Amino acid sequence: MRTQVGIIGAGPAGLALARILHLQGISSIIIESRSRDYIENRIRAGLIEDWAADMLTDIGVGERMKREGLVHWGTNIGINGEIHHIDFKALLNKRITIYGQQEVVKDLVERRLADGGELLFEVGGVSVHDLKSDRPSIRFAHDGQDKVIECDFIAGCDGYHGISRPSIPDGILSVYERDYPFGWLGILSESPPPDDELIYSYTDEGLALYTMRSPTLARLYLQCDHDEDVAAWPDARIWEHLHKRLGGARKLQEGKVLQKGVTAMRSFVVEPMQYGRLFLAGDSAHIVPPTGAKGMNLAFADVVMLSRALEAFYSKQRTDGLENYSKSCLKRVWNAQRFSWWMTRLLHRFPDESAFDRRRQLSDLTYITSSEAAMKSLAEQYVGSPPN
Ligand code: RFL
Ligand code: PHB
Repeated sequence: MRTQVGIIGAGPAGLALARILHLQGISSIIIESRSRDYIENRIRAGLIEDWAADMLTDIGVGERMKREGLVHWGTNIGINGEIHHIDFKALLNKRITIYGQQEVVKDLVERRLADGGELLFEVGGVSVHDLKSDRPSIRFAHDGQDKVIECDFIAGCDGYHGISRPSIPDGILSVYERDYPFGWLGILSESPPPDDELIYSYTDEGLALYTMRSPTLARLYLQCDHDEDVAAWPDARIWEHLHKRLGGARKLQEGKVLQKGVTAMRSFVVEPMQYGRLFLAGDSAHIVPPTGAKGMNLAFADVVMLSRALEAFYSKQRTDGLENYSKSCLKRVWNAQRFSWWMTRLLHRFPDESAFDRRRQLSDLTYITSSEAAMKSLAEQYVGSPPN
């Protein structure tokens, strides 16, 4: 098989990249280790930044998001049950869109197939070769046959557990990481969320986040132990904590729990995000804790940068965009890392915190929900800004 860009992974990064390249007249083949059904039903992110919703519309995959997505012009922060509103519209005239990552994936897969582009599911034994040459290749097995894609460039969009990053030889990458001493227990519930907008609720028991996928489908998270066993959380215990951490200012309706899972919290970055003709994008190069809702948005920003660099290469024979790809992305990546770390530190209880730490945290929360300058700063980082 021969193409211009070989894309490993059909998550938000790989699929959005393929669509943008298609619009630029650049060919690609996507290979994905999971089945179509699996990737279209994997429940993960739900919040799309202001510019990213515009970008999805611009590349022709925003129609269903416009119809079914929920546009929020603000968010809420609870401090021990007292709820404070942050008004994005008044502060910035910007919004965020709530629309499940798996819905974005469905729309992108549908578009890819309509474009007549190649997208191979359930591939195995993926490896990359000749990364330092101008004819790199990807080997894999599909339908019981060994296959090779020869290409000009490889986009490693295969997430944190993919093969792209580990294929870069030892000694090239610097790793920056931090683990947090807690996780998030998340459920999807067939019930309305307690508010039209999100509530990040800081309490003595830890954080709870009340978000949603639709007016009748709540997505609810609880701060839990780092290595929490889901079995220790029967539905009744989850609801008890969700009620308690919401406080009395809103009513929480219970519903049938459709899904339950624990997510570890991690900050992780590799530098550089490229090696020869292999370019890493999205979770394969960086992970943020979900408190800032940045992961999928960062994946989109990476592929926008990569597609610009590839377009300049093919249309003007320019290589500077490709050479500077990592540098251009990392500025934004670190900004998102800083914001996600800050939100995480602000809103969670830490096992080793002192009484002083806790007073300082409460004072931070009071400042952030009362000073207009502080609210504007939070809003600006939360709604995001387009890659420049
Ligand atoms: P993905 O989505 O992990 O996709 C990678 C794809 O590559 C495939 N793959 C391979 N394919 C071929 N060969 C191999 N060897 C392969 N190895 C892996 C995988 O099957 C997969 O299909 O990475 P991508 O595209 O970079 O997208 C990143 C996002 O998925 C991630 O950052 C977000 O989900 C993070 N995240 C959030 N991000 C937001 O922007 N807003 C949010 O509100 C938000 N909330 C969240 C989140 C992540 C969460 N979890 C579960 C980690 C909430 C949670 C709970
Ligand atoms: C979600 O809707 O799943 C969501 C929203 C905001 C976050 C994390 C997750 O910070």
